[in-house]
Amino acid sequence: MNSAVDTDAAGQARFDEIIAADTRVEPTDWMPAAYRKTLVRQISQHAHSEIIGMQPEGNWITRAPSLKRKAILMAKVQDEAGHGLYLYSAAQTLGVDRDVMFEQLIAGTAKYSSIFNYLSPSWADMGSIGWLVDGAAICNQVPLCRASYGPYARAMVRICKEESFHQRQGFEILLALMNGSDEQKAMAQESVNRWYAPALMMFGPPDADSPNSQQSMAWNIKRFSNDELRQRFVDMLVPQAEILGITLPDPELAWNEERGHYDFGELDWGEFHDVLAGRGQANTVRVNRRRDAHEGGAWVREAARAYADKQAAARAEQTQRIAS
Ligand code: FAQ
Repeated sequence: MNSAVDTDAAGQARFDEIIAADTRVEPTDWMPAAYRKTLVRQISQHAHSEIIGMQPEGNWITRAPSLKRKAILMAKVQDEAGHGLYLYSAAQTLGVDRDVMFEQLIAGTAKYSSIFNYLSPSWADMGSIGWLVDGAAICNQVPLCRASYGPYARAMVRICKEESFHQRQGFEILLALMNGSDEQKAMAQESVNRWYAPALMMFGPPDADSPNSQQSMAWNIKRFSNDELRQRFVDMLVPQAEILGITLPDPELAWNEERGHYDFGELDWGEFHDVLAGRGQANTVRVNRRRDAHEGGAWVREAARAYADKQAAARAEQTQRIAS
């Protein structure tokens, strides 16, 4: 019998045991090719989202209304960069090269979250991004702390801690505006009107149109379906919106006693698919900006490589001197 087949059969049995026992798959464990591929897809898309996700907020760093707001915003954007780096590292443990992932992103062939293709023309958008976008990200990502792939789950634990701070700072920006002048209140409401539905779409297509969910749930990567998480998010938002005094822009939003959840209106999935197809407000701007940043940073990568080579040469010389 072919030993590769043997190993695959033993590996598959061990993998099945890990999944059934709900413990972690580690990089050195055998795993089915489709499981590896799904993880590379999801983790790289997630990493790209964090990196592209710096742009809508980066847009406001130079124009933040106070030094304190500027410092907080800079720290948040820096956190997103860090999240991207943990996630690229997690994807690398699956055998995919970081340069390949970067190339796919700047070539425009990689997916990243639809939400980052919306523009952020007002300061209140910094509040909406924190409250709604980070809020949706937390709802989606807390269950990923229990994802079956160890490096991804562990990266998510730290990311979620930071995202929950991000969500609160967004809420606080909106609260400050809602306690301000009529113009500030109107600015906050106008911003939430634009971000609410796109934030709900972050959870992905409805379950009936989600080709990956079933298998990802069977592998304990995803713990809840897209619709379950979207519902959880809406249920979480309504009382927070009441505290803010903000109206969520959905006339069908209503408590359903029987279900014990809020009902909400149908989302415009045509818009979602348009954004995914590259026809969002900012798809081209986002990818071009990332490409420029990548090319502009080439000298830093070259310098780091030259430094590493120099250090390695010095170490080799020292080893040779000790040996002779
Ligand atoms: N945008 O079968 P499903 C953040 C694609 S991080 C674009 O349901 P799946 C932090 C999907 O990839 C936000 N594409 O897919 C932050 C698939 O395409 P493919 C990112 C989407 O994977 C805050 C196809 O549609 N978070 O915000 C979207 O089972 C503030 C069919 O969909 C993550 O990535 C979408 N919204 O479920 C940063 C979390 N939804 O690959 C800066 C991890 C779906 O087959 C500022 N990811 N698609 O060609 C996940 O949990 C899952 O991948 C889902 C999608 C739930 C996003």
